[in-house]
Amino acid sequence: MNDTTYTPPKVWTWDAESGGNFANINRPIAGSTHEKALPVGEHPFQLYSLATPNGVKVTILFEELLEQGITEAEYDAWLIRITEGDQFSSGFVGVNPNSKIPALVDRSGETEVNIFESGSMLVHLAEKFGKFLPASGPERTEVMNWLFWQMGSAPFLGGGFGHFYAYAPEKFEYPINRYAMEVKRQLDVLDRTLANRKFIAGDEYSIADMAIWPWYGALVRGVLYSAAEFLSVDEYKNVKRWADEIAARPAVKRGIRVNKSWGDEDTQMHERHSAADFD
Ligand SMILES: N[C@@H](CCC(=O)N[C@@H](CS)C(=O)NCC(=O)O)C(=O)O
Repeated sequence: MNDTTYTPPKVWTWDAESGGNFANINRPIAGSTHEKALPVGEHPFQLYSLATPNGVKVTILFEELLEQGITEAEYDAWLIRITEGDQFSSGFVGVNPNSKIPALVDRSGETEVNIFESGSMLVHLAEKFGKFLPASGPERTEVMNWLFWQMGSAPFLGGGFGHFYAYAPEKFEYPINRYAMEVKRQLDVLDRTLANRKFIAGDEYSIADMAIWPWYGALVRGVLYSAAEFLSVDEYKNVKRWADEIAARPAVKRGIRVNKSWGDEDTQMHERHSAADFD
């Protein structure tokens, strides 16, 4: 270990200049920074998001529902540029007090419903349309087990490993080592489970796959943090098989494009208001 040592002061204070990616948006207080209403389109669902792994979980589900001919799942997807602080507008905070994408408003009923946390959105939509989540019994519990597994595990991959390996302004052995070990353990959990199952919760594709794939599928397919070699992801053959199979689904191909504001121009789609936007 060669990390420089740091002695924490008695009381932590906010050093806004402390640097690093996202330093301009990170802050220790909640609430809005500016007054701005959110745009509203014509469809029953209004999604405010960005094509990060947490964002595409929900656009994949919307596209899967539409793929099945469920036109009631039509949605408008609006771009929230988190590096520019859009998540701190009064309108966004009104839907999600936690100021993180995705945020969803369900306007299909008499009363508008605000939904935050991607897992809550997946359950809300799956229950509403009776798809991708068994209504009861052990099969439903198993989907929930893996859905909640993702919610608890991915912060170690993103906020832990990804932050220190890819984003931190300086590389330190201790956190990279600690989180690489945990992420490899998580990949092994998935790999052992997928050795005996087609999908993560059993024989059926579910919202648990939609939640886990954008993080761990991207990792084993080499499109997250450029960490495939570092983490020897080829070891996880069952995860790779599952990840490639899901990547080939037409709805998934569409879902990952929605609210994408980086990369090649022809892969970007800042907003989505109808199926024609994909043409
Ligand atoms: N647990 C949340 C995580 C959401 C999240 O971390 N969103 C990130 C982008 S992937 C974000 O909006 N970050 C902006 C910020 O932290 O200010 C969920 O699953 O919805």
